Amino acid sequence: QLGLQTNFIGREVHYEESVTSTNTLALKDAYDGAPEGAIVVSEEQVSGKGRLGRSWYSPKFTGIWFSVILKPNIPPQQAPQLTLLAAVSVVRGIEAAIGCKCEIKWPNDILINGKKTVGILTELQAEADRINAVIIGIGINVNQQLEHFPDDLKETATSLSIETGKKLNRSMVLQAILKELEDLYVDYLENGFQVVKVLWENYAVSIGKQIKARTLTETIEGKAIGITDDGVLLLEDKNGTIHHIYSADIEI
Ligand code: BT5
Repeated sequence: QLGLQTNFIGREVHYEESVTSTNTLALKDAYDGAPEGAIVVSEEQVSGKGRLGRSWYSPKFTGIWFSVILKPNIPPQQAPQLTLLAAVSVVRGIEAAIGCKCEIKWPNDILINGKKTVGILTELQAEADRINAVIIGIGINVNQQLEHFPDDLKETATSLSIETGKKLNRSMVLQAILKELEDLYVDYLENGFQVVKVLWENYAVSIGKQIKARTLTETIEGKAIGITDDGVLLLEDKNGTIHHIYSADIEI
């Protein structure tokens, strides 16, 4: 049971023991008329999705695997702003719930002590130039211990429990995140992206640093100097040319 402090986000909960992916289910729920703020939560995902066809490891009972259905009246090209808004909400929620400091790596990773703890995957349901729903999928490693991770993640991933040395209450963490998400989202709809942008840049580990951005077609090296109002990463190379990075993996 969620002791919620929110007005609409998480008021309708679709809970499952096991699903392919909460994002896939949320896309269907949105199509079937689920209200804004409805969430899909599952104890396990058997084919959790990352970006670009990658997978997200989501074992039973150890993490928080969930998707939020939003229905903002914004043009589709502004949807990346909601990924950044979600990342800020998660950082603040985790900090409020357990006092743990996180950093954001553009566009969607949340790290603790340099290791990935949270991934975010935003998917759109849009027709022509109108958004029907934005699905924000969030995966948080909570109670896994290092030995639970597959070998290929042992060096790069961590969980809230590993970092705090405690077993944590998942619903308390989820509630704190939903509260931050609702507050920021309401403010965003009323006042626009600026508040999120400033908060995001403060939590971002890459801003001001030399990084490598691997896009599908090339690798660009340079200094991350900020994000645009659409959530696009700005990278200045050694010649002073500024590149707009829409989608890439970042190496710091
Ligand atoms: C992401 O993709 O980080 C987005 C992950 C989104 C997961 C949530 S869970 C709820 C909702 N439903 C879904 O089906 N998805 C969303 P990307 O940046 O592409 O990173 C994927 C990469 O992270 C993988 O290729 C692995 O290297 C690594 N990875 C996979 N599982 C991980 C885990 N549990 N913890 C840390 N790293 C992981």
